[in-house]
Amino acid sequence: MEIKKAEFVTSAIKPDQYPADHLPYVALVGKSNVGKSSMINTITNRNKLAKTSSQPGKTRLVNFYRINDAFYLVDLPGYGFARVSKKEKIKWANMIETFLATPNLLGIIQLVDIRHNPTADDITMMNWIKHFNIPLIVLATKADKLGKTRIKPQINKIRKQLDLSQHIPLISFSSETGLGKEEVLKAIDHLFTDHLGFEG
Ligand SMILES: Nc1nc2c(ncn2[C@@H]2O[C@H](COP(=O)(O)OP(=O)(O)O)[C@@H](O)[C@H]2O)c(=O)[nH]1
Ligand SMILES: [Mg+2]
Repeated sequence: MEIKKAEFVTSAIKPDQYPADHLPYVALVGKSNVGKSSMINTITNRNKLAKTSSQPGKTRLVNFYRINDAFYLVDLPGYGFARVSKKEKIKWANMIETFLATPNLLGIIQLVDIRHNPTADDITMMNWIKHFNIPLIVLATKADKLGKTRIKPQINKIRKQLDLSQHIPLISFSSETGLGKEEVLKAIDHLFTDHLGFEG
């Protein structure tokens, strides 16, 4: 796939605020600060399409970016930052659960940090995705921060720790260098071809 057009459409809290055109969703999940917004900018070749921050954000909004007038990349609020009240956590969980149940969700891209073992939150999130039977792509990001020889062993370790079966793509990625970009675009293509009956 080549991304020719990418535009921010809306931020939503509730499903009735989601875009009304019923295009499929490919959603991004991952802990806060792992690089979700950066990844959107990288694969769309747009520096400032999605707002990035070195401060773990508290954004509780679902951001919709329409790609090639064909589908939405959906930037979901991150998990795993400290100093969040129980009430906030419940709100987040309800919102994600509602989102995971939307019928036009074509697949999920989960981002983990290639330098670290997946967190308990990463594993909980993944089990949720598996439970809902949603096609999954995993990106091990910030690969530019690892020496080249350490990438492959770390990828193997992450695959084991997440207990990922071989058919689930696990792609080393970097928003800094563009590593893995073509592979991600191909994996998104596969979400569509694997679901030819998909009608939104
Ligand atoms: N070195 C490096 N830094 C990254 C990468 N991706 C994101 N970052 C940085 O990590 C911070 C958080 O990124 P952001 O995209 O806002 O994370 P989000 O909270 O998951 O949306 C920012 O300072 C980014 O510049 C990457 O691939 N490599
Ligand atoms: Mg973000």
